[in-house]
Amino acid sequence: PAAPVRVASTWDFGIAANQAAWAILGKGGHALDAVETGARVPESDLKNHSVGRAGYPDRDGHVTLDASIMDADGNCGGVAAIEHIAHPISVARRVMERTPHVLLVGDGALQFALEQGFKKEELLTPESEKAWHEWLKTAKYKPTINSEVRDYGRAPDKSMGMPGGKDNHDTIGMLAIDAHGKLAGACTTSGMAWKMHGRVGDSPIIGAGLYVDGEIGGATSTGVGEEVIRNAGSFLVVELMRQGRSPHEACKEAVMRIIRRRPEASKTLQVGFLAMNRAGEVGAYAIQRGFSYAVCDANKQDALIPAQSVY
Ligand code: SD4
Repeated sequence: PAAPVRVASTWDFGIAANQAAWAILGKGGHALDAVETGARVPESDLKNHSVGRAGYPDRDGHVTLDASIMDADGNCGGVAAIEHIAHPISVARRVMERTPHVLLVGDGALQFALEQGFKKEELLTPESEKAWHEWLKTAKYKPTINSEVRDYGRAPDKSMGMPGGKDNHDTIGMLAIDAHGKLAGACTTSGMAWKMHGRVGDSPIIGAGLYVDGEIGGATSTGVGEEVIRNAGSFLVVELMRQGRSPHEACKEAVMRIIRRRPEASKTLQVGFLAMNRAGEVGAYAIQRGFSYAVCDANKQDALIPAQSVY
């Protein structure tokens, strides 16, 4: 049987992103167009301080963005630590389609974006600047477990860096399968708030924050990127699916790998994986409570599912 047309995204802001993707998928459009269009939604959202415009800056006050995109045939592109461009996911796609390269960083990524006609903008909003000034008072760096505290069940701990609150979210990772049975994925983020200038997370790294293999499925991640890179997280999830695991089981095993490698550190940090296989089945797993993912298909347009977790 043909796989259902479906899109899945990390966190609750994935619902709105999925709807934008569905406008393309539902009409028989391509998964690659769908994930790019969907990822642009949180990139534009001024209430969202962890993706795109209005993202929280690094410790020096620069908003630096990471993004990647990949299709079923191994075509992929990314930008890392790019500044002043509101839609890094679209620059990542241009890197994939219009350069012989896979990853452009920093000034070079900006230069390429400007050559491609993207507009140079100030992405630091007054609200994010204010939060940065607050952080500077103590300047302690410890990533929060989930910047979205809604169902984490604990008051946000200010000493952990990022102020909590309903309007804060994390990286968006998105996976889709279209009417032609083709998979694609996208991932975009402003990275960890108050990171060192020049720090790059997992999101723009193919195999870490995103991986797609048209024969098997795709995976994407959110949380502390260092732990995901260390374990080639999204590649690992896809390889586990190749060995016969379901998306859920594969995400769980990748989470367990992270914990086994650094058991103490893992108790206080979050990593979540989301995966979709070639049959369109979706699964997810996280270290900590509070990770959720949104799924959209012809039957259900706005399902938000809490991921299972270890703790
Ligand atoms: C990073 N994985 O830059 C991203 C950030 C994130 O929840 O997902 N935060 O490490």
